[in-house]
Amino acid sequence: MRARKTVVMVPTYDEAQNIEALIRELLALRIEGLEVLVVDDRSPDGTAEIVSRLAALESRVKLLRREGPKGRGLAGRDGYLKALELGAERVVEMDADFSHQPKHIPALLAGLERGDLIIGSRLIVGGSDRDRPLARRWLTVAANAYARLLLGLPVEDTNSGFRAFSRKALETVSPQTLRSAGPAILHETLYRARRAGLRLLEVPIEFVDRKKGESKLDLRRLAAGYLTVLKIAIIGD
Ligand SMILES: Nc1nc2c(ncn2[C@@H]2O[C@H](COP(=O)(O)OP(=O)(O)OP(=O)(O)O)[C@@H](O)[C@H]2O)c(=O)[nH]1
Ligand SMILES: [Mg+2]
Repeated sequence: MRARKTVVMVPTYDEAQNIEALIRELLALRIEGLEVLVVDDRSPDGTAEIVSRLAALESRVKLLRREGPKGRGLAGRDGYLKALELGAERVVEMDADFSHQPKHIPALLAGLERGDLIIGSRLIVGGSDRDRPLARRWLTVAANAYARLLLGLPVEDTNSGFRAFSRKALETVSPQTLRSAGPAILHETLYRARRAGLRLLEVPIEFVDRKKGESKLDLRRLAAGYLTVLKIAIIGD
């Protein structure tokens, strides 16, 4: 019998200092049918070249090089579509900067026995976010309250980009029609999943601050994200 395929999708922009170590940790997890899909937006620091070298040595590593406009949301949409095309039965998405630790993936996947979209959560009992400066943590709490209230999401950590989807859940959110160019894709998918009656479930994770490379979240992207959430709340998805 062929193993169920699990694709771990990692969007990257300038993650040359993290990506090889992350891929090695992911491949070392004992998860049946695991593949790693890196979705890169022409990172100037050579992230894609590192992944391409690894992919030539290891068939479980895949690289999607994006052309056209860049963005965490656009990369996420293309990554979801590619994961489905690869035949994934389960799709995990995570950041490349080790804020999302591979050791939590088994718990996310185990959650798929009980739910359709499993969220790695800093904000439920057992989860934590102790490593980042207080101001960043407050921002996360405020952004979460905003998205939760506006979109009526029954989820504490709506901003978490560490999640697992069943194939059915991912097909249900229709990735090809997702509209967010930036990180608000996280809210857009939750909103659609919720409206479609999918079971959303949170499992606790320990979130750690990035140690290498630079954050891409700046004020402009943050503001654009808030605006997108507002748009979804007003006009739907
Ligand atoms: N393909 C692609 N990936 C992106 C883009 N922007 C961010 N990413 C990736 O998305 C993930 C999250 O980005 P981060 O910069 O860590 O943002 P963040 O976690 O909200 O901010 P920090 O907590 O400061 O790290 C990382 O893996 C990034 O490399 C983009 O425009 N295109
Ligand atoms: Mg990060």
